[in-house]
Amino acid sequence: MLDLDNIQEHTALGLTDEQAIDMYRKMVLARKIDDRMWALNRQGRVPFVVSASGHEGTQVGAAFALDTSKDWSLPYYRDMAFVIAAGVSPTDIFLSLFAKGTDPASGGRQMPGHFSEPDLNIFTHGSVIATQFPHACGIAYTLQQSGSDGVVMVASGDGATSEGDWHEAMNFASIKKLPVIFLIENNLYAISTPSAEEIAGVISDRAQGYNMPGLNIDGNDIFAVYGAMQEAVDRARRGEGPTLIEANTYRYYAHTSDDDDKLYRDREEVASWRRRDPITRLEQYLIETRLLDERTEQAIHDEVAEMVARGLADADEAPELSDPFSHVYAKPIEPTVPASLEAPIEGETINLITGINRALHEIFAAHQDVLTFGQDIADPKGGVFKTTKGLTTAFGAERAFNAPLAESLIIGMGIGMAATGSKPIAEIQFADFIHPAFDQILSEAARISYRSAGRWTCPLVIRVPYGGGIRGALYHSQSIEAFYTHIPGLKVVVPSTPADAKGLLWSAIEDPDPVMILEPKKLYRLAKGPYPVGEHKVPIGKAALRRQGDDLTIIAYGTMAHYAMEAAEVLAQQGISAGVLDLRSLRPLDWPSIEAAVKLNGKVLVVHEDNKFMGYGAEIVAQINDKAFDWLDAPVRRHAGFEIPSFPYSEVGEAMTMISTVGIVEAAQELARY
Ligand SMILES: Cc1ncc(C[n+]2csc(CCOP(=O)(O)OP(=O)(O)O)c2C)c(N)n1
Repeated sequence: MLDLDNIQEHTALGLTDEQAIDMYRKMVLARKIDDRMWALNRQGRVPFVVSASGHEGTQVGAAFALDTSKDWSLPYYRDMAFVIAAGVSPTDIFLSLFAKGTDPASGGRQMPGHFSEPDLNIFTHGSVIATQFPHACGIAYTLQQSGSDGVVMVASGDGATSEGDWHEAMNFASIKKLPVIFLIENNLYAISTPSAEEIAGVISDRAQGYNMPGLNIDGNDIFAVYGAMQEAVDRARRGEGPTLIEANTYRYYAHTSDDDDKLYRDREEVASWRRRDPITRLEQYLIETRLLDERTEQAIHDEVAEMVARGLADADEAPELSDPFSHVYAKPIEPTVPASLEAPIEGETINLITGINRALHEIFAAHQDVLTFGQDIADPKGGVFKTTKGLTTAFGAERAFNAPLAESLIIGMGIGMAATGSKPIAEIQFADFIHPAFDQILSEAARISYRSAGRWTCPLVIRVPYGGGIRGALYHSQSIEAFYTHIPGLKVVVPSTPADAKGLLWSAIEDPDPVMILEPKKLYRLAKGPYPVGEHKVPIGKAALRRQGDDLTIIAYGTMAHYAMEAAEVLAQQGISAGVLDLRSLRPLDWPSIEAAVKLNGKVLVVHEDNKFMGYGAEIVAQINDKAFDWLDAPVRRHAGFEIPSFPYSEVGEAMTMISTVGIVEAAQELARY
């Protein structure tokens, strides 16, 4: 017996007869596409399928409550019925299934089920569970600030609610009253793990802890879903903030084509859920309300069959992916001209920290869409190092605000803001605490362009104070460049002078790619230099030749570039002519400037404070060996940190373990003697 008790009248929900029938059409279409995908998998034509069957009531009901002209959505891999109802075509689904070059979601780069369609405000997502939640907050923040009444729906399965990103996003969305609808499709399992081992209590009850409404609904009742969504959407449009909806549903097939659900679900359980099928329920309702007769039903099924067949045929004929190397960066940078000796810069002499603060003020004034957030960055404190001092006062709390203690959220929401036309500057308080955000940087920010075949970009700037020499001990001294320069899609720069701090920040904010700016804490007060007035840009990918030497060149960056200049001065007094190449940009690397340095004197000393093993210097040595070996008069030397986790707190201990000017002088003397 079908239980129709809970089905509400569609008219009471404001749905027309046509809309109710269209809901049915979309559900059937999604189901038939799903069936065809599994058939293709069984025929060996596609290696992987992830399936929406069983979830159609939740997904189509949710899509019908949104207006894709102004609302945004972040579906997850199981949401094929959602995207179909939102306007993605069957052809597009099959293009992605076949990983074709014209797949609009990713150009054949991502597995099927990784939806993205800028034209429908469907934001790209990766495979990492729950990373989409902070993105939703960032998108919602832009919508809120722009005065739009658009809302954001972000979806996941029940298992995803165990991830920190979900909790961080729930918290932040509620703090800022963001127009977000958190839709959790609870199908009782996270792959094979049953709810009892995954979820403490009831997911929707958690809403209370985050001070937002939590609705618990029958996800197989499309009108219940639509009604709950409508309530949440209205609330969000009115500016009253987020809502959590837990829709209880079931997936009919295995987690994916790589899973065997017979190992963990008995067939009777599956059969009992199939008896509550959301499509059959709506069909029954439409028949009882005389909106669907046999002829109309047949016509819909014929129409759907035709759409599926045509979509499949079109996708089958589409060209293969031909350019797997493109779109790593929205703006690839290939330096071609070596740096010449730096010309003197005009300007008032100030320290690095003042330079960064002034540059931020100037950039905020020049670019209305720039905003910044991080821990304690707002006035009156203005950041633990005072780099953001005065921004809140001058430009408002909407453009410079404190973020919760949640690094993954900070980067993740920056990604969402960047996707919606803002120019976010995310500040991480200390490099040592960036690691919770590694995933958002590696798996999300750096891949947005590539994984969407250039249809999305991620112009996010990440400012990170880093490095030792300030008695910050093990957790306020780390160098992190070796981790982050390894990531294709990310740009990494390191200023060592006030002028470069301004110039690199200005270039970063105008760059369409994510740029990490590592700010050497030791230099915040130590490095003093001229600060150029007005718009000043230092091209990303361009090293600075600070000093030319006949005997050898020291290649360094950050605090070590500063020390290298001191060392070169000492060496000059000893009759050793040492040049200093301050890389400034670690990725992209200014190879022409390195090559020119090698050719000039045949001896290179690479210096960094990070530990040597697998450190950034290894890449420079390797590239010189590969491309300029014939010009060398001595092996390239590395003078780099010891193999200890970071610097000890003890003053003596720090002095013993951190690279110093004296140490650089000694290493250079040895190389000069070679
Ligand atoms: C961070 C992360 N950990 C593990 C995985 C592997 N994985 C993919 S789907 C999944 C289960 C997700 O379950 P749920 O959120 O309930 O969604 P459902 O698939 O049931 O719809 C897991 C563990 C992953 N993709 N990302």
